[in-house]
Amino acid sequence: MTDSAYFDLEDFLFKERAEVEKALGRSLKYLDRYLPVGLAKPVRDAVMAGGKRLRPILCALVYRKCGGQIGPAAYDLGVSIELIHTYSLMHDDLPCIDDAQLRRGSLTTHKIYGEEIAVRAGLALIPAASLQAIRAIRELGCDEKISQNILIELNCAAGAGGMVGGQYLDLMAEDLVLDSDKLENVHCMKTGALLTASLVMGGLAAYASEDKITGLKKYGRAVGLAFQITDDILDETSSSKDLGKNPSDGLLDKVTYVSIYGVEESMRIARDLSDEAVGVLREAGIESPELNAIARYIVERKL
Ligand code: GRG
Repeated sequence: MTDSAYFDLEDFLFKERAEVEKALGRSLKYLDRYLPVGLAKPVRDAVMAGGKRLRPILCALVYRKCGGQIGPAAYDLGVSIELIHTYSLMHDDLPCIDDAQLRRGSLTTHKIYGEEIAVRAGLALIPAASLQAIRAIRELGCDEKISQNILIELNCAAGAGGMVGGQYLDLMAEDLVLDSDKLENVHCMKTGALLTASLVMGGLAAYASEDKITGLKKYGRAVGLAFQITDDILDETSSSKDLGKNPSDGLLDKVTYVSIYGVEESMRIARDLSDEAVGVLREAGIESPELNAIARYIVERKL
């Protein structure tokens, strides 16, 4: 099966999600050893609350596509990114940021356990993610240089030059009129950096060539941007009930692709980015039905 048009993405994602859930369970067993009782439950609830699990799925998929021998350790590596993603959602939902009540169809952590607990549960996940990556790297048998590069990738994507910096710029943008270039940069940092790290970490762990890593970065930039534009479109066009979360940006009157270009044009831009991502893979020699289908799914998703 070579054509993504005949690839059953739903079935693929379903099976991959099951592997990710198992890996998350393994990760929580470690966390339970040192998390105080009062934090263990909120952390577990948030980590196991579902979601698309796209980041760990991408990490394990790229690892396999770049020649890695797939097994539990590849998913364990992907879980390190999901732990960062989980903390970011938990903190993004806090009253001081988006003040959201709903996430993944359930009440947000601070709504159930209070703000004090949600702040600490989120913070506990940050070092836990690095420790998780270190365990996975050891399981995978990566050498020292690759191990360092994987940890650098994870921490840079999560930090000031990536997700946290992008979230800060996004916050600052509430009082500014952003042009589309600046908005693109915010999206690439806030959302794209972690998605790209998922791909790059999988590639690095499989000792992918520099050309392939460059291709993965370009694919990540395009799908990351398409992902956030689609998020903005869904915020505008779907209800909280359908999304399982509170649409936020529209309510805050923030500049988004939708507010600049409207829904139709934003959809066209997202589709073009998805095409661009597929083209990049072809050029880098890492085209695969799964990655092609995921690039399409990212702009066609309803959740
Ligand atoms: C400490 C102020 C402070 C910030 C911490 C909160 C934060 C850093 C960053 C926010 C980053 C963020 C929430 C970006 C949005 C990314 C995004 C589109 C998330 C939704 O991802 P999905 O759709 O979610 O993959 P699921 O639920 O499927 O996992």
